[in-house]
Amino acid sequence: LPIVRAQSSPDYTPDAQFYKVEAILRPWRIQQVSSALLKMGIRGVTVSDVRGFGAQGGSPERQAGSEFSEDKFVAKVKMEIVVSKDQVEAVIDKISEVARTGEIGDGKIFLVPISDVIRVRTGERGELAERMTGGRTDMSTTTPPA
Ligand code: AKG
Repeated sequence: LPIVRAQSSPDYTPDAQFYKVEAILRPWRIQQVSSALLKMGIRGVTVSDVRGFGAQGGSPERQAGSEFSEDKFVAKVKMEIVVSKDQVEAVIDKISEVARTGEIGDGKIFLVPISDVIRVRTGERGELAERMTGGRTDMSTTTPPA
């Protein structure tokens, strides 16, 4: 399905070296989305089962006047991926392309600037901590992974 862009956001505000792409998606689309991300060299994805509702109040055919209530929550999966700035648009495009059915309930993507990344095992910070062995950086360079 084609992606319709009413507005693009090329000027990131605020500017950051890393961003978290937080996508609220249909549970049955998660496998396809994560495979597609893996194929493009993205490593490091966190998923959570969540429940929520959007503008339609959790119902694709919301009756006029019906109230938002707990029973309108719909099961979704929240997928969180932290990537460097140069990967953000590609990740957003891929998720949108694979997750989109065109029907109400496809979900949303939030972009969150990240101040720093710390790898617990080594104490590495920033670029070194964000980079994953076997990931996109290794695929695009001839330098063997450290
Ligand atoms: C919403 O509450 O805005 C929805 O999109 C409901 C439809 C759904 O998520 O299945």
